[in-house]
Amino acid sequence: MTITITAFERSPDGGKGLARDTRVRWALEEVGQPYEVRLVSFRAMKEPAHLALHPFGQIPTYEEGDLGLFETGAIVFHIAERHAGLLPDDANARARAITWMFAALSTVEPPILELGTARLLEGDKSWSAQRMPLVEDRVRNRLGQLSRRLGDADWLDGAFSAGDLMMASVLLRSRASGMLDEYPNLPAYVARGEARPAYKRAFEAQLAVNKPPAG
Ligand code: GTB
Repeated sequence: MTITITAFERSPDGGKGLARDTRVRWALEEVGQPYEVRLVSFRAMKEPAHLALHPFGQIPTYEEGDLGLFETGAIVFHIAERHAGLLPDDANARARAITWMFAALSTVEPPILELGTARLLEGDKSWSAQRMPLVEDRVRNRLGQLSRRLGDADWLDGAFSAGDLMMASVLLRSRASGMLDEYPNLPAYVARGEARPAYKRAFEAQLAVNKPPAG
């Protein structure tokens, strides 16, 4: 059955691969599933046809036959459950890999997103300079904890899993802040993710859509 995902018609990041369709593309590439992409504009995302699929009017979504999903975590989890390659066979190792997916999305990503909001949308507020160190400390706290747990391992728990896919994707969102480099094993971890052939294919596919016109 054909898998169709949605992605930005034109990503605000201009092809840096930071929009969340890249995570879904990466998962599909890891498990070797072909997929089609329906590109949607910001306006189309808020129209009834898309809202029927995604109640919050966002990308990515996932359609396969009569199944329609939204939320990147749920989509990647679904892909990992249905196809070999992203979750270990051993039940306990599988549960731990799923734990890392949740940790990435609900413990590590929120302060990283908050920092983006604080810098991009609140930088001109009178209270911004006072608040910024607090927001930055929350990011450093999580990155430090993650860095200590990863240590000198290649991946978070044995072999590469959907947990690493999600964690590396989340950390990519923090790279522009410069904070990731304060914990040298974390950029190295992200680089190992980016070096995977499946990631490269996913990245190139989103870049083909978003590449700024030449000249
Ligand atoms: N919790 C949802 C999920 O994980 O799927 C969040 C989905 C989400 O935030 N989607 C964003 C979206 O559709 C795109 S990925 N936004 C449009 C809207 O809400 O109207 C987030 C994103 C956007 C832009 C960049 N960027 O330019 O760097 C990076 C990430």
